[in-house]
Amino acid sequence: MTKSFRLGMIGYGFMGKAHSNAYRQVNRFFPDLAYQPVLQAVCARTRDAVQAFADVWGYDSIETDWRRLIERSDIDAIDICVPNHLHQEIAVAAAEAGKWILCEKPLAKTVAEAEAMVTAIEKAGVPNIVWYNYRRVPAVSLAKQLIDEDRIGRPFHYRASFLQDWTMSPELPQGGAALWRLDAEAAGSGVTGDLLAHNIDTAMWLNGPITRLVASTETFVKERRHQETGQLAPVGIDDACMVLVRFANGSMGTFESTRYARGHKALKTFELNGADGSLFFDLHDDQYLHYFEYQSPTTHQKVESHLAGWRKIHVTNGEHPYMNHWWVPGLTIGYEHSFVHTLADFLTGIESGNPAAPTFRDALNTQRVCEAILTSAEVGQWVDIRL
Ligand code: SOE
Repeated sequence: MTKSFRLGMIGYGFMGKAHSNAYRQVNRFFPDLAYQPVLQAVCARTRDAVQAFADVWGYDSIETDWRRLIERSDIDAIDICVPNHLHQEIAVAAAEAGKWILCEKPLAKTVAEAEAMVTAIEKAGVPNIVWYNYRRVPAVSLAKQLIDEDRIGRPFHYRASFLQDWTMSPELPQGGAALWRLDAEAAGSGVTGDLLAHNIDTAMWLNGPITRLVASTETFVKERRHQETGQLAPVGIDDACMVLVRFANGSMGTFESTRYARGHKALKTFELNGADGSLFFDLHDDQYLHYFEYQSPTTHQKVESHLAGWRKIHVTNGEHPYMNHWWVPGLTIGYEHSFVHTLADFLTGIESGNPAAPTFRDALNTQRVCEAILTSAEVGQWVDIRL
């Protein structure tokens, strides 16, 4: 029998839509789940706007104060989709109220905030997850499967990028609705927390912990008008970030993220090179995983030289991760499905008692790496990381 849980969502921007769509779709495409969300309430400051959102997505009620939402006894789970500076206070209050918590990435603005959130969550013992959605793009999940099947062998190199170009105009204001990602007070950092954090989450999932790094960041536009005050103000975020890392498994990594790569909208890539094979993924071509097999993990036979080459695997077969829940082989899915998969795994984890990752504790490790990047860029030195 399906058990209902009553959801209270806080925030209704881009991520509010992506998450709401997941709550609406999850039981339709994962009919065996034990839990089913009820869209009980959505909360944001502007009454008319939040009511309009509730009408579109079918939320039963609205709130304009998140504290009131958390106090409600008819709410079982809280989804945090607001700017980063509000995550800690909301998550701690929700944990103390015994709610399940689903939090948009990055977990927090700083490691100190993230630690306080993990302490509160673990003390309360409530189910929790952070929406690092790209792990659950089927091609990325297939990469994890191939690594776990030992097809890559000893890893040597990991390289990843996340390139955008939407903030290049110096006329673009910072702060306020839709542009809080440019305001250090609200976001904590720029591309490091917003884009690179995705790459760090994926990298540590695929290739294990990062132990040391050295980074350089740049803010190309130094002053921008603040959308709320109208005043010209210094820009506190990093516009671009380059990082060299060492992984605990001995491999080396490079990471780049920027919002100044003219022509690129969301070019999220990674490549892993090992002794027995390599993997490459590109979000602009997200139904494919590229795989080079040098030798078989079971027979240790080398692929014959005249047959060796990169395979472009179309990740749409029923045997591929998550794909048996969607269409027939050859038909593709996209960005929004990665959120449906995250939610399905979260609910399966509650049912099985084996929590789905990344939990708040996992995301704290990503936060530690991001903070080490900013520290290294500031001091101009290698920084050790204790995860
Ligand atoms: C920024 O433009 C952004 O929307 C991030 O905030 C998301 O996390 C990323 O998935 C896409 O880019």
